[in-house]
Amino acid sequence: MKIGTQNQAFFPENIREKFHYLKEAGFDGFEIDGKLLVDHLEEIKEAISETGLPVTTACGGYSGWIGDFIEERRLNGLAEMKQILKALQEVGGNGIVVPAAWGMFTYRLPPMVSPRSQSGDWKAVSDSLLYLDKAAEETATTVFLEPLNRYQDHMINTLADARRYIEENNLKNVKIIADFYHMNIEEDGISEALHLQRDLIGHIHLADNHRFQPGSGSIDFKKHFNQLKKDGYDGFLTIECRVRGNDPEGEYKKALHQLKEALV
Ligand code: LER
Ligand code: MN
Repeated sequence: MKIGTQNQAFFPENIREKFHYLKEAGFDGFEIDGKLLVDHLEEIKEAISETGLPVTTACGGYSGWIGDFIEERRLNGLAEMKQILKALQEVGGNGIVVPAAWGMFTYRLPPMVSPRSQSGDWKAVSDSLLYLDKAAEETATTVFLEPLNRYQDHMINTLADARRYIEENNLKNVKIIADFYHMNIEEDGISEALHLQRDLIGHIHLADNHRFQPGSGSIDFKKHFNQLKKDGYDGFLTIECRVRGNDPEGEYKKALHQLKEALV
């Protein structure tokens, strides 16, 4: 298993400098914002070939959700996701991370009544995934469907929810991304869920239980990594977290070091 990262405020802004910095810090890959990738494709290709640091995945960088309540926004989002998949193909990336929606609606806070029925949710998300499944096939990439916790999304909260979309729509190029932070809230057990859904897990996001840097909270990373190893997972573990402490850069490097130790 390899360790990747999303962007952080203390990384260099300049693209070439960013890639060099990440390589030197010991990361194995970069999960990039989809819009940054599309808008700076040539510069990113050069940075990859200079450093050998791959772009593994894209996350965000599009303007509508696959499960958007607003149809125009959903369709715009899909068109942008397709562009991102094409750009990922050009840089040899694995695929795009997509939740059903992020921060659009939750049943757990007022007004607690959704503007759309659950069958309407199912249809919007399924239609989008069928479209993206084809786009992923055409670009030899993968769509990583991400369950989020109940406060961030009302449609797909567990790995089992994601499996249902994939199986019932017979999707061949859609896999599950398992995010430890969301799983810690929604699953009965992280290792248990990773094991149950092992055939469909294609990507992983790491943060601790409170979403700060791994190692600063209560998640037992070594236990869950051992489970992933037993089940033959050999994809990326990508850090997606907030960072706290007086020295964020130092804390982040410490987290990377601890994760590498937990992998041994
Ligand atoms: C949002 O909480 C999240 O986990 C991101 O990966 C959304 O795609
Ligand atoms: Mn995530």
